[in-house]
Amino acid sequence: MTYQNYSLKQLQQIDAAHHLHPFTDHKELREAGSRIITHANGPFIYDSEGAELLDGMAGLWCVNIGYGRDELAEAAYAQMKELPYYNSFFKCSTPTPVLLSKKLAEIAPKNVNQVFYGSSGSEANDTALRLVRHYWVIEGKPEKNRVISRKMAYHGSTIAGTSLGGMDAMHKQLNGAVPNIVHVMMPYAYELALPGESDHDFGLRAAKSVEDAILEAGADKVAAFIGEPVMGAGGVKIPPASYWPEVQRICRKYDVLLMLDEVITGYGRTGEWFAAQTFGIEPDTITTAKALTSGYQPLSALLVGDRITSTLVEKGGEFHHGYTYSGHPVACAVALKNLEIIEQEGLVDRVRNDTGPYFAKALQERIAGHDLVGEVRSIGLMGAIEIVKDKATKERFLPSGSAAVTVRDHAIANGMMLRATGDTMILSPPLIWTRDTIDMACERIGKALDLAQADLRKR
Ligand code: PXG
Repeated sequence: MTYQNYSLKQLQQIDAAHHLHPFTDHKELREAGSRIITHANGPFIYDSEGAELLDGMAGLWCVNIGYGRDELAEAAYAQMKELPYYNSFFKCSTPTPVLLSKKLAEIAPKNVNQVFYGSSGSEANDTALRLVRHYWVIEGKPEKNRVISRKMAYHGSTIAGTSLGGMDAMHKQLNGAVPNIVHVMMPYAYELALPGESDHDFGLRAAKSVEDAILEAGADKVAAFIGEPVMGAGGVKIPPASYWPEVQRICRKYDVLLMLDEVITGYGRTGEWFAAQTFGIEPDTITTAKALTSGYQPLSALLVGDRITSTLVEKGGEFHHGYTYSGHPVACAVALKNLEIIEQEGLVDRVRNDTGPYFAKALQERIAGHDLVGEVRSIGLMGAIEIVKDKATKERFLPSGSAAVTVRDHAIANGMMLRATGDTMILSPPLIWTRDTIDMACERIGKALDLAQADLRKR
């Protein structure tokens, strides 16, 4: 029986009875009923009631080539018929992860040439954490096992992902984090820059917090620093240009590995294949997932730099780590086709030279001036809108987070899907957006802001 035989109400009831959703207050969802998305095409998603929504989030930061790409379905179908599964353990391989690894080495920063596969960003970060700690053990420095991360970071939802991340609400529910992970300040100038402090100076100060944490622990105790090049789930926090080169300089100075989490920023979002290239840095690991397959299949790739792999290969022996689905042939076939499409359609260049700059200008000219908006910022096709009560003082509406939810709800009612995190609206659209799609989004967001303003000022 297909879902079309069920009414929305029935689907919602069954959903409530049997389906535990991620990051959800289950009681609240049972009362409200879930929104059921049934199909999608290009930049649009459709719910079971036929409502069309422009998807400002590319699913969940992943559908970079948009929906309804037959080529990916055909790649999966062909691979499933030929070889649906075989593992990469016990000296075996299958063709598609081999070819995908070659492709990833071509597009990654030049010091990064090897790939370890998983099925999710969280898994890839688990791998990354195990790998860097293992690296220092092989190098004869087992005490170098501390990892520095940042407050509000998101690195996934497994125990290692949550521990690496800096979300308080998640840590509170951990009841025992992975030890030896510390969190320093985030490079978020809008709230954390001092009065009169330039962006450049703020970036250096935020990087200095990494150095302070290294010195506090002792460099001989610190394995690595991990960060999202642009914090995603934490609110599209774009660091000043001075930040990443300085963090890299500090890591090199103290012989600390540099781990980038590009689960969101990878595969074109910032106008280069990887944000490492946008910011001009050469990390030792790059965690990627999501847009690697444009979300059409679950797949993650931990890209590993030469420094780590040469030690691992030459001195490591067996690394006791791997997943049933490491290098899944179908997921890798879909990833190969996805990267081919991104390349053929020139989507990365388009973000860098056309839609990215147009998106930035559109947000500045059409959204930033709104009374509810404290700041807009963007990089490539990734943007944020800060919702405030008072533009000048940056005062927020209370209770905190409620205003952005009001904006979001009006946006959805007006055909625009976007996300609210804290008091920040987030946009991360498919890279197939054109100038026209950006215009459409701005118009819908502008309307949502007007409607929200009427509600919020009444309160
Ligand atoms: N790292 C980063 C930077 C992420 O954004 C993960 C790791 C974990 O990936 P998996 O595939 O295990 O989910 C993510 C995931 C949100 C939201 O609300 C963001 C993510 C996941 C779920 C919700 O913005 N990012």
